[in-house]
Order: sequence, then structure tokens, then C-alpha cells
Amino acid sequence: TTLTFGMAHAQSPELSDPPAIEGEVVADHGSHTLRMGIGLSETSPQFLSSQYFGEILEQRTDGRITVNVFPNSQLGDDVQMMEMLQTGTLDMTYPSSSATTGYVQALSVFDLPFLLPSREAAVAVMQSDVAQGMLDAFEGTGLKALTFSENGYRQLSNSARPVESPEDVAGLDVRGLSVRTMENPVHLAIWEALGANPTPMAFGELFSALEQGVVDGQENPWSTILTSNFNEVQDYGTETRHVYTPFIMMLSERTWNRMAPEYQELVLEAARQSAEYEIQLSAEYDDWSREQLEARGMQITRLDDDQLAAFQDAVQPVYEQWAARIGEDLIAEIQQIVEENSN
Ligand code: KDG
Repeated sequence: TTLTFGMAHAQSPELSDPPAIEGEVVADHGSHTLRMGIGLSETSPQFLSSQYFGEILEQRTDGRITVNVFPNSQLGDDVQMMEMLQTGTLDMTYPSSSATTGYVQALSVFDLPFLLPSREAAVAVMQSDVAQGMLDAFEGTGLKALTFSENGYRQLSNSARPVESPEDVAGLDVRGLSVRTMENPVHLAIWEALGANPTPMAFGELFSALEQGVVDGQENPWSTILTSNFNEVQDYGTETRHVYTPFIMMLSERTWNRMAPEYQELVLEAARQSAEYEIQLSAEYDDWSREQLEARGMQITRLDDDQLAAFQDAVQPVYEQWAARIGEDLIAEIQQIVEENSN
């Protein structure tokens, strides 16, 4: 299915058009058809910006490079698709950074709770030299990491009860919420610290797990909760913003090595342009999605400063458990960038 950008705009007039594609058509270095698998749906900023990535390449190569984007985890989950990139059976994927920490441990820094207080700070971190170093560190894994973009601020949803405090997660006279997490040990630690019963699971299995009550809840940005229709099976949301996760757009190193240098350069440029568009679209989707979810009947709790502080206090043990392993210096470096980009 190919969706046009016009359809996205039919959802909301506030969403930006993709920027005009500029630049010359590059020389003919042969043809490539790139297959890209993603976890999210056809209405997500991730999909729309991936389509835009394909349009840039198509236009700048006179149709010699085309990109086919397969949404909804239909080719596999983040971990499986990265393995397919390594063996060369898939060209591209676009995982959460949290799914990639087995390859580059430093990326775990993004999984630390409440580390990136604003989108401005998060974007500055993603554009920093230290973050570029993390992308470069994929060298030799079989994965060519192209660019960061925004998955976004993660929020809790569940089908059991309104959540305003860690106690509501843990349950006092009722059982603790079972919460699906990504397959990432820091995320597990966060939900353990909050008293939940965390269950790591692939994204593609999540909707039916929620529907069947295998888990009570999950955590993802409002845009994902909306564009994956989780609100159909989740009555309650809480604006926890507990983690900001990036996406990483990546190519199979085998595919990369088959490309002419001029094509490689173009792919990198298109990836960065589409990431910029994705970050913008994702930011626009964030509040808009929350409003849409409320309009569709989801009961969303916004936390005041004291309530938020209770969540922040409860997850402090995660820093004690993980700071040394992730690297105190790295964390300090990220905090420094945050400081420089906060007002
Ligand atoms: O394509 C990205 C998705 O597969 C996944 O990373 C989304 O945040 C996500 C999750 O919760 O698994």
C-alpha cells in the first residue's frame, strides 16, 4: 500500500508538508531497489518520512534507486530485521535505539529515565559528536547506521486503572500492572523500580497481547499509541514522559558496500533530510495525538510537578544499577549537552 502525503494531511491541517526536494540528479551508477522494514504503521511519522526518504532518492537518481517500505512489523521485529540486515536478506530497517544496545552498548544512555527533559535538548544530543560516535561504532557489525531521528517521549497506557503515582503502577491491594517493555534491560529495570511486572515483547505482538489481556499496559509515544490503534484496547493513559527514545535508520553493510560512493553520499544526505522531517512531524504529532486519543475516549492523566517527582524518585535505583555500566563520563557528557540546550 502506498499512501500519499495528502492522506496524512487529511488527518490534520497542522502537519507539515515534506520539504521540497532539491539538488541535481546524480550520475548513473546502476539501479538499486531497497526494501525497508519498520515496526510502525502507515500513518506514523516514521512511515511518512521513510516514504519521503524514498522520494528523495528516486528523484535524485531519476528513478534508479527506489525504496519499498514495509510497515507494521510485517517483515519481523527490530531485532529480527537487524539480523536480516547482517545476513543481507533485507536492506534497511529503522529500530528504536533501545533495540540496538546489544551492538553498541553506549546507546543505552538514551534508555536512562528522565535524562532528556526537552525535545530541544534531545535533538541537540542526537546531533552531537558523541552521538555520531555511537553511529560510527556500528562499523563491523554488518549494520551501517545512517542517522538518528525521533521515536519520542514514551507514555504509559493500560486497561486496568487510571495511574497517577508509582503506587498505582505497583498496586496496593490489587496486583501490579503487567507492562510490555521493549527488549532492553534498562527499560525492564525502570518498570521493576516502579513496581510493575514488566514483560519484554516484540512490538508486532503487542496489539493482540493488549487485546487478549496478556499484559495490562505498554509504553510508547502518543503518536504510536494513536497510529497503532492501541486506544481501542487501552482505556487509560498517563503522561509520564519517562524516556525519550531515538530511532536509528540503518542499511545492511552488504547493500552499502555494493553502492557507488556517490550513491552512498546521496543515501546519507537523504537519510538526514528525512530524519529532519521525521523529527518535525513527530513533534507535531505528539500533542495532536494526545488530543485525538482523548477525543476517542481515552482517559489521559497529566501529572503535576509533585506527581512527576514521585515517578522520578522511584526510578533513581536505575541510575545506581546502570550508570557504571553505561559510563559515568558518557552520562555526564550528555547531561552537559542538556544543560547547554536548556533555558
Ligand atoms: O520501527 C520501530 C518499531 O519497531 C519499534 O521500535 C517501536 O518503540 C517501539 C517499540 O515499543 O517497540
